[in-house]
Amino acid sequence: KLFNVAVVGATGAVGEQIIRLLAERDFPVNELKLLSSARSAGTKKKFKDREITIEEATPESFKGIDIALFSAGGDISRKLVPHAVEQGAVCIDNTSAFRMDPETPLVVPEVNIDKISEHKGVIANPNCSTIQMVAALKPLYDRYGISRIIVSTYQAVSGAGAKAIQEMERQSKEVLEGREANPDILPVSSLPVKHQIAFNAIPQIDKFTENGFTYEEMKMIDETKKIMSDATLEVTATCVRIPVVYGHSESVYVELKEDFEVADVKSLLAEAPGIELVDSPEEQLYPLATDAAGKLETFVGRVRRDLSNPRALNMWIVSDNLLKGAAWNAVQIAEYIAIEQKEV
Ligand code: 11C
Repeated sequence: KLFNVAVVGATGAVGEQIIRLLAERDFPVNELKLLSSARSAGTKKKFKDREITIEEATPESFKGIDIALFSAGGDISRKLVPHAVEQGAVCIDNTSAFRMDPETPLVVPEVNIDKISEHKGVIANPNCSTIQMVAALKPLYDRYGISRIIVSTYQAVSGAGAKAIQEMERQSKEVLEGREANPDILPVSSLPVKHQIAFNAIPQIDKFTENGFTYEEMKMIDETKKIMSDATLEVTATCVRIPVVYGHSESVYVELKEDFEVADVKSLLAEAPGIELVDSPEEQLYPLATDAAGKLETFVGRVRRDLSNPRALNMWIVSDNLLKGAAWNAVQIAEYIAIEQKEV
């Protein structure tokens, strides 16, 4: 069976990766509809040997569409997803609009692909920093149980969009040339106060909520519990933006419910789907954002028993935030939908 597919946000950083992956993975596409804001409509994009004209996304865009991948921001998803569902499309939404909606499955295929069959038209793709963490922790959760997670992130500027990458590059030049760095976008473009990202670490991703945590941190806390289907899981997060272009890194402390051997944990991770263990301190081998960029896997290393709690582990988890953290997780879900519909 071939599918009519729509990509909403086709000119964005994630949308472009979705289109590339659909082609590379040879996804069974019949019609591919590329949708964007009115501003980019009319421009053309290549998909395999086809040249496709980008159209403006409107409520009427989804007639005959089987699968719609949304990556154009929460407001667009809130506005257009209901229309797409009404017109019969299964929507894979990469924004935070529906993630915590109890009716909407929040899916990382390595963790809870069984949930896709429960969808009522929408499947949500989690936040990038959450996806790579739960993908790496799932094998440990299944084998030993997990009671507590303490995570600190080191997140790439590409998570804040293409303009944030340009801002980091421009500021780096400004600082190296002895000029003042001019912050314009980060940490949050819609807030009045800006901070220098070049040669810096900013402990704010997204706006602050009333409890002192940022929305990014609350996403890691709430989404992790939902994806793992475990409301008792204790999670705390500190999310930090650093001057890296692609690839989020995470320092994760995790308390297990049962005793473990570090060697067994490493074997489990080495065999886990979508995970690559890179952990050889004697050779100074550990995951690096520069190595993870452009790859589909989640990389795990620095796996070691905690010194204060023998039931706890420390590890370092890295993945490309635009791929497993966004486009690849969404295309993976689309592949499972395609398999499911083929079997119907
Ligand atoms: C960042 N994690 O790195 C964010 C980007 O909810 O999908 C993705 C935001 C989201 O800034």
